[in-house]
Amino acid sequence: MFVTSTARESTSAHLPTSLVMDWEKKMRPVFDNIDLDKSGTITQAEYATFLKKSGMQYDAANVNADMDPMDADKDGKITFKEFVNFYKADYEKHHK
Ligand SMILES: [Ca+2]
Repeated sequence: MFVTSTARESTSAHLPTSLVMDWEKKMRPVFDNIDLDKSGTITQAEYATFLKKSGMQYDAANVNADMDPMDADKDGKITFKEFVNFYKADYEKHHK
């Protein structure tokens, strides 16, 4: 399969480029599904709506507990980069 060589962020430098690209490709539709206004960030309100739509229990405490580990710079919003990095780190933690 043809893979375009693109300069990746330094935080991903230890991973093969193909894997990094797969993560972004895999997580993009998930992220877009939560990012209702397509602003490029997930807010607490959007995350709460996502949990509700998914039929999951949600309240302010749940939303905060879920979002806090993802929110690397603690600005209260999840960017796509934070989102991907969180799931990638979580996956690596469980597949060592
Ligand atoms: Ca953030």
